[in-house]
Amino acid sequence: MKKAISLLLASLLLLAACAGVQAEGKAMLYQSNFTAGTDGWVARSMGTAAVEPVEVNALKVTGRQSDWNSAGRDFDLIPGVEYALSVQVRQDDVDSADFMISVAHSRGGVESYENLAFGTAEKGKWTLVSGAYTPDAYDNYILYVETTGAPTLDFVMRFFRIDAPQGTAEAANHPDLEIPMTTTENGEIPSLKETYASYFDFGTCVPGMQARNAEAMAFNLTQFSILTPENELKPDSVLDVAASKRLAAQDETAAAVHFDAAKPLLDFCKKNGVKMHGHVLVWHSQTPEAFFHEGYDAGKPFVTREVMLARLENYISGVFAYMQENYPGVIVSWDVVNEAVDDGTGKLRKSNWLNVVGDDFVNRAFELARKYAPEGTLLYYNDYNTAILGKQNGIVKLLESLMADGTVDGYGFQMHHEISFPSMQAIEACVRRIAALGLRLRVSELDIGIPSTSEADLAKQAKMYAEIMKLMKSVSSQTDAVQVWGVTDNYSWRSDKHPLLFNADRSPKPAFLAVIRPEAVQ
Ligand code: 9MR
Repeated sequence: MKKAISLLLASLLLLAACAGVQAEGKAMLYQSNFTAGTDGWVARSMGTAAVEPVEVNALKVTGRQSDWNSAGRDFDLIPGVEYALSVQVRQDDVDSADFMISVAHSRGGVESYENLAFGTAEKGKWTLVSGAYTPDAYDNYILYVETTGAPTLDFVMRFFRIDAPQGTAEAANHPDLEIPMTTTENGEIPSLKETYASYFDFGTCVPGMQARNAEAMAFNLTQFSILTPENELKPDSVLDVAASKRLAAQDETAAAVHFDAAKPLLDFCKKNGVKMHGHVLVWHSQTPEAFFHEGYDAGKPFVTREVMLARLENYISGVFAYMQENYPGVIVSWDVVNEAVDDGTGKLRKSNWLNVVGDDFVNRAFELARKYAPEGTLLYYNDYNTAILGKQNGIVKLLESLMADGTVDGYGFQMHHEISFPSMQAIEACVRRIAALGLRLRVSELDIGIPSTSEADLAKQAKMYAEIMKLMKSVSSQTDAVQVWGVTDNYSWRSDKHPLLFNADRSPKPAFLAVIRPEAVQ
């Protein structure tokens, strides 16, 4: 398996390196992955230094006697083109050491040098060295990686990369353009969260049972930087109907909450410093019917608008108070309201909320969430089928009204897609339209269904994942997270459609590799 993954990954990388990567006006021209040896890099010294491939995808430089003793390679650079240069370096011997990418060029037989990119590597840490270079005209160019003030230090380098012509600064700012690896039971595979670290969080939902599975959670920790309880923060898990009923005998507005179902994941996130996205405070579904009725008795009449708003306030304030007391800082963002817009009409869908509170229930919920959420918590409206125009119009209208109130931070695109629907054009159009409102964005529940696990379907699925990731990278400055809705196909809410990135044994599917390197997918 490990070999198959490395081969797949290597071929994707090779593809990217050979063909060049076109994305948002910038292109990766070259990348050394050291998968097949030294990739043409040679030792530069008076004969003492040596280079050898080591570890996974890295090249070690030893036997150095001067700072310029290094690994170097010829490059066919074009004068006047602005290149972005970057490499990851690591040294394991001194507290910190300064590194540079330099160029040795010659004109008329005379060699001269420039230092182009800089970085300081603390002991044992992979460190990005990056910078830009617009060459003058020379006969040849050798790019090399050297130290400053550490002439005999051994070091290791990986992912030497050149980008051109536009977007060079942006490329250099994104160390994720290299592929960090992580060790799993299936061997070394790249890490989604590290690959996207400089763009946005990469997350998943976690079902309650999985949060109790140490092995599964150890894997999740290597791949994801933000987690969402799949069901355990929904009102039917959180509202304590029995306790609320007891309290309602004295006070109809009471709303008691408890977090027994969500605790394992909350504890995991708190312990491991992983962010959580809360899902969801107000929803027409998975909400006890009793919430809306007198005495918390579904057999009795609905409560009044005033009582319902007061219950909502007690519910929301109760949730935030508990989190603040027990898990401060863990939940960084919330879906305040989920799926309020009707598929057919684009108006608010029929629900107990609409019925009991009225057509401002979304606005009121956001107002209350804003009132009780700790400062800095991002408040999201979350919905599906955003790519379908009628619904999209309704969503935009709702968002505009929340923006006028000043209570919403962002929009969550669920993106439960099929390879056949919706089209990428429609998906791109809806993302751009909502991005243009100026809101924060997240892909909250990404999965892409396929009819079979044939090679052809898996490839189509991979391509759609790649297209979506490229799209979200293009709006990364507004985007907080991309989250898949589950880890392995077998635990997906629609496992019959094999919609996720990992097989049941957590081995990566082609879609995973496509998410890691979307630009390499043709
Ligand atoms: O994945 C969730 C599944 O386990 C539940 O049975 C289902 C119940 O409605 O909810 C699923 O999650 C939904 C999410 O909360 C909101 N958007 C649609 C998701 C998929 O149905």
